[in-house]
Amino acid sequence: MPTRAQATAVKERVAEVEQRVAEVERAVAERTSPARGPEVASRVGIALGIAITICFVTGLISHWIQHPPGWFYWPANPPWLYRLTQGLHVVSGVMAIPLLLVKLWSVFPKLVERPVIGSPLRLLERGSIAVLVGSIIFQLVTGLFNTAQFYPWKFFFTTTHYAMAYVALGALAVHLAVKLPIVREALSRPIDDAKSKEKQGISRRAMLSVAGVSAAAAGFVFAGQSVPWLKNLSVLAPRSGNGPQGLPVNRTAAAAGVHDRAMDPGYRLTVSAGGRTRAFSRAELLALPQTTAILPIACVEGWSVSATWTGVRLRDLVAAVHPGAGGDVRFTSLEGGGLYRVTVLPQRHAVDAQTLVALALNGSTLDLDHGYPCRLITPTRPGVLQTKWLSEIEVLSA
Ligand SMILES: Nc1nc2c(c(=O)[nH]1)N[C@H]1C(S)=C(S)[C@@H](COP(=O)(O)O)O[C@H]1N2
Ligand SMILES: [Mo]
Repeated sequence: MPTRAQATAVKERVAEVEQRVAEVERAVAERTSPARGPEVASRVGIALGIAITICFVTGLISHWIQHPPGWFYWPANPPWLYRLTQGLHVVSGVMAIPLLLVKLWSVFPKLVERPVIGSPLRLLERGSIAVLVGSIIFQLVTGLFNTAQFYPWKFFFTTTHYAMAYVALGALAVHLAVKLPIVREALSRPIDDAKSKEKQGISRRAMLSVAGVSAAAAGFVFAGQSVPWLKNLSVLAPRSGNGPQGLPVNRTAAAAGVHDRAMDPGYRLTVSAGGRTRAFSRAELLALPQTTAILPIACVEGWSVSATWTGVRLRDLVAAVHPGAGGDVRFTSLEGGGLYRVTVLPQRHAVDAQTLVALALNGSTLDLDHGYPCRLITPTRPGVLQTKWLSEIEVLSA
């Protein structure tokens, strides 16, 4: 049995320790940067929310063009439209990365607060934040890897990136709804209050500048992939190298294994429409009226480049086989397999005057890596659908 004196000594000791803990906590709080807190978190959070929303919407557009639901309408004009939406997708995604880092930094003390789990309500809150942060990091990292054409997950990227986008946006909506009162309150206060000035560490204003400048710099670097006059400035923008004829190449003829079939003198492009079929040699295609159009190739990975394409209008080619035939058009490549061997072009794009079966690029014969003997080139469609090394064109009955 402990004596009364022993019990008193223990109590005194406990009180001492408690006082010491309180002192340390106060010191830590003083030394915690004033930028760690709702004032910075909510402002950076709003910028992050805007970037993520732009990224989500433009990503959905890209997905719908490639897997169109029945109701989906995507215009054939202006030709640069997809270049703009996909450029925004990549730039907003890249800008979100530094914003997310600053945001996580600003709430970090909260993230590691104890108890880690606690009440069911707290469990729910923590769980939703884990889903939010996890899904957004997943989206930004896989997207960034994709812009670098680094696909350690080749077959799952698009579907996973698409599915996870809903998870991220859903978690973001829940998070915003839950935090709205805190956000409102934090925004109503001036950034620098008297109390914040007493604290040590980076100021709130400085941290907001860090977030803004780093997001702008990141966006700038990647915008160079799509905005021509920025290209020379943005040294870091990943590109598919500079391919022949001043255009990047994602998949070369060698990689696609089409060299022999493409160079075969017996090559014919088969065109079928309204029950008739005709085979065209390259010389026969060149003998048809030629049209030139300046159109961009805008790759889903973010890079885009404008070029001068010359060839036969698709609608003229179809009319040469069967005048008046209309409908969606299916294109098949000489490529033996792969994800991009076949594409279906909606009628709206098929009849556009700028949709070409291209035979020349920037004034000279189409390079083998760009799709020789001929390729599809059509406005407002992702690069991935601009099928190279065409072997067959079929007008599907409307
Ligand atoms: N047959 C075939 N066509 C294809 C591809 C492919 O892999 N196979 N890649 C596409 C992609 S992803 C892009 S961005 C463009 C690039 O065209 P370029 O190599 O002429 O720049 O071609 C598209 N056409
Ligand atoms: Mo692409």
